[in-house]
Amino acid sequence: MKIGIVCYPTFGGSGVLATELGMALSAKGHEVHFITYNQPVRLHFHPNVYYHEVTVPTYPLFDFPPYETALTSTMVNVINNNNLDLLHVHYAIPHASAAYFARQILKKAGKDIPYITTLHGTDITLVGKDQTYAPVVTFSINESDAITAVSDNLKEETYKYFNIEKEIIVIPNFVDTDRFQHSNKEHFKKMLAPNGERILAHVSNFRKVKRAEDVVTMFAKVHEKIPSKLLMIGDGPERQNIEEHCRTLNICNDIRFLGKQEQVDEILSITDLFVLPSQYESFGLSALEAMACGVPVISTNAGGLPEINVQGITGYMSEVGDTDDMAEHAIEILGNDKKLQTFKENAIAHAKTFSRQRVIPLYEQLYDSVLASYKATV
Ligand code: GMT
Repeated sequence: MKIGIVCYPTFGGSGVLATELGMALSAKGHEVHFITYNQPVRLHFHPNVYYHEVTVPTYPLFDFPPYETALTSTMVNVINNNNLDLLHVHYAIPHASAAYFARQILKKAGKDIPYITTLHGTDITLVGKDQTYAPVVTFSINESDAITAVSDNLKEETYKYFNIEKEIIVIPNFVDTDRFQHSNKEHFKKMLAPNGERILAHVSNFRKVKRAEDVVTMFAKVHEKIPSKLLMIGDGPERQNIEEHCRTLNICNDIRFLGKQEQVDEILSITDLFVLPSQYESFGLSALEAMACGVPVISTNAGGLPEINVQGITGYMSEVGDTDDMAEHAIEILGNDKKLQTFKENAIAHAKTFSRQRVIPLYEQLYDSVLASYKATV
């Protein structure tokens, strides 16, 4: 099959998932064409993978260069030049409406191609439902030949906020367990925790919805009882405030801000506990990747997190903002070697239920059924 994938090429979960999906499909023999404004961060060379950059020419008249127009035109050109079978767009805004428009342009020229939209989270729960975007988002989701959501919770949220007339199919996010697994990085651990301190980690884009300041607050409480270090991975708008919070709590010496990291699996391999105190998380791919590396998770119970973090088994969940509860659970896990080991093993076992091998066939089946019904109707 020849598949076009449209996504954000950044460290965000939707782009990461789309890139991992494209690479997994290419390894199974499909020809995959990424259409993005930058090379996706996790994209590696593979003979079946093609990358088409969307460039947006500037012009003095444009206060806002028309990215969606450039994206649509690139989609049309890539589909025509490479004879693609279908388009799979990740994150509704503006990818679903661009896909709809591209499909209409191609139809006029006698070529019909279906598009599938995968909803990831903030495209629905935060940005998409804003009235500035909602009519276009609703329309272009409804026009999709298939709609998928990454969790049951996101499916429910989508039906709650948008007038969706079609079935939303849940295909959960997956993790590449060949890459995301525990590897021995003791030398690295010794550098960051020379006295055998426990290591806690948080990975995010430091947006408000992540509540990364709660990581620092709960860490300060854990740190009082257990010798420990905190690794903050990623970057984003809240980072300065969070660093300031570390200074206020006088705990900077035991917190390292590592910035955006490509080799996150290596860092997770030296981590004892992953902390994700988000206000909302449609799924929490970063937590799943941590679990696959044998790291238990302290998270909130928001959104789709209960679908991946099993209370008292792979970690614990607390109410949003309840840093006392988070710290209590963290101390319980980190304060007992045997318990920590059990949680680590449970995390690995549960992450395997979201393995690439289990989830990719669900997308392939969907592609087959969309193409079959599309051919039957055109
Ligand atoms: O979490 C983010 O800020 C990034 C965002 C994205 O769209 O790139 O992530 C969303 O999609 C991920 C992949 O499906 C999910 O694992 C995240 O939970 C989801 N984020 C939110 O819902 C806040």
